[in-house]
Amino acid sequence: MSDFTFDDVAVVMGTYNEEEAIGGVLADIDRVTDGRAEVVCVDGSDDRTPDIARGMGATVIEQEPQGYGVAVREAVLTPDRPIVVTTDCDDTYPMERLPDFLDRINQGYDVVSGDRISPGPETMPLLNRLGNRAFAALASLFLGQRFHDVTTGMRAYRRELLHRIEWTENTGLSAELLMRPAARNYRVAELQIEYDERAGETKLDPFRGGAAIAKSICRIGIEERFDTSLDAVTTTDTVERT
Ligand SMILES: Nc1nc2c(ncn2[C@@H]2O[C@H](COP(=O)(O)OP(=O)(O)OP(=O)(O)O)[C@@H](O)[C@H]2O)c(=O)[nH]1
Ligand SMILES: [Mg+2]
Repeated sequence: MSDFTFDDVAVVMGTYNEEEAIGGVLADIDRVTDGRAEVVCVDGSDDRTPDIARGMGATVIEQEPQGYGVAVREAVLTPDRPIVVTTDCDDTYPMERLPDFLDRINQGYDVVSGDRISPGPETMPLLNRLGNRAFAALASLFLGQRFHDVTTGMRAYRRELLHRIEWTENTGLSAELLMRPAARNYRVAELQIEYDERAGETKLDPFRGGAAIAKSICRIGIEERFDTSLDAVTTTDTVERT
């Protein structure tokens, strides 16, 4: 089969009052993909974010703000294109690395996950850095496979797996989007990426959000290890692939 190009890619994101950042993020996507990637924003803003996004050619789906995962689940399930890339809309993730994510997919990976932690991101607040390292260690223990960053917002996925797995988490959705495919033997690769300082206000309370993520990781880890009804999926996927 021939390689995927940016004509096969949708870049999706939740957007919540990101008027300071969205113009730059969408301009970067446009420049790097030569205007070929589709862009989908699931938006809960009461500022100018959706107008800016529409003006720049993005598809905007309006949704009451209900948290990160509710928005991002809708965002990843919307596109018809075979490759779906997630990002945050706060100008922290390097859109110029989109070609590297696509290259890894074309090498045969099902999920390519941006690892912000291994390069030692100076721009990430210390508390977030420590928390994210702890989340990665905890998830790795459950999965029996070492991951360095399970809470990253920038990943590429084959669309098919996004529709095959049931997603249940909100604040913990980013960890779930890595853990369930990894536990079910999909091919998951990490790719080291740079991480920038956030433009605009954070939408996450670090303590409440952190506790919710830790709980999600434990719940998903236990479910994927011990729920035998999920094992059937693993077997089918493995058989289909070989
Ligand atoms: N539609 C929608 N988008 C949301 C909601 N909560 C967060 N987002 C978006 O989801 C993305 C991630 O939120 P952030 O505030 O950046 O969370 P974070 O990356 O964990 O925290 P920072 O370190 O502050 O960047 C951003 O693009 C937000 O605009 C929500 O309730 N609804
Ligand atoms: Mg962010």
